[in-house]
Amino acid sequence: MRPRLMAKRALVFALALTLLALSGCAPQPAPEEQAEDAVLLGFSQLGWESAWRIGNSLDIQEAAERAGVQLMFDNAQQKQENQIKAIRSFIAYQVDVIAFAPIVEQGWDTVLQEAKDAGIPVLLTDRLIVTDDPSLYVGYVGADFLEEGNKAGKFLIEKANREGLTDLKIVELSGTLSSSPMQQRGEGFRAAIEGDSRFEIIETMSGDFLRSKGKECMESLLERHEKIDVLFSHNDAMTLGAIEAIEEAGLVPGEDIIIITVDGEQAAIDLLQEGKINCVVECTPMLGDIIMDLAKKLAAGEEIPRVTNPEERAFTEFDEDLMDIPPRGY
Ligand code: GYE
Repeated sequence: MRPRLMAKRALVFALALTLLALSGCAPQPAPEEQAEDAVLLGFSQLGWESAWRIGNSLDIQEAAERAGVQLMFDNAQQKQENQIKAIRSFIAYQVDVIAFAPIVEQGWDTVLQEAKDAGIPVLLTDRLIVTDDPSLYVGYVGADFLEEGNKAGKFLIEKANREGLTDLKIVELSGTLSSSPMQQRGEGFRAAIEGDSRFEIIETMSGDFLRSKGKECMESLLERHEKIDVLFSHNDAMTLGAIEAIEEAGLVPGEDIIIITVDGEQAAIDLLQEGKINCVVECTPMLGDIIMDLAKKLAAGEEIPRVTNPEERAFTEFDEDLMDIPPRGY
């Protein structure tokens, strides 16, 4: 650790206790022996919208403890302005590294320039941003969303091939508007099925990655469209809500409507095994260990890869090991 950082540590602690109480940040007490020289990581989480997000937050907190990284964790309750505030407090505390999961792609340049001016490296986790200045962040750790959308489309093609299906009307429940998983899952899915006349996306609605909105959107879609053959949903939370709506409408999910979802939380895997979901594209929230490893490297002034994608698969009704999927942990 840089000597300047050792000297400022006591001050940081005192400040942290007062200011975190004001700003709503939750400091995670580090074990005594780490307090003096532990890497200090400021992490801005975007919210609590799904089991994925809760699993992600827990994993990051547990990984920090395992790695002896001192974590300042702030939850922005689904508001970009709260994330910007949290990043500003991390800059004020002079943390060693800032990591955050950007709720949307746009609007980060000013605050990231402030971090850059303060000499604090910024790591994007889970979601990407769009900026004209790529030097505003040092790297990204999270899923390849285009690939996830692609896997969803490829599953649908395989399903149609195996069962000789044609004229499939698709509805899409998309995630938070202008978020990178929403943009790229949609794009990857379209790229996979493009030009294949068996498939038509008849409507896309945003359910904001929320179970309650997933249900509302599906109710409205079912009311307005006589024929829906496929649901492609950008996350499990919305899918669980949509399945409630489908069952309440007297239809059988997985049979009357082919259901393709993204994430892989336990509840979705259970429904895949019951036949109510046909395909779950995996997106792991377990990014904590990689984030801690990269944060330590950054604090030590080392280079890190620009992009780190965890390995992910798809779970489908055609898998031979369908009943042997290990517990998902979230
Ligand atoms: O799919 C969803 C969550 O950003 C990858 O956000 C994440 C997505 C995830 O709320 O469940």
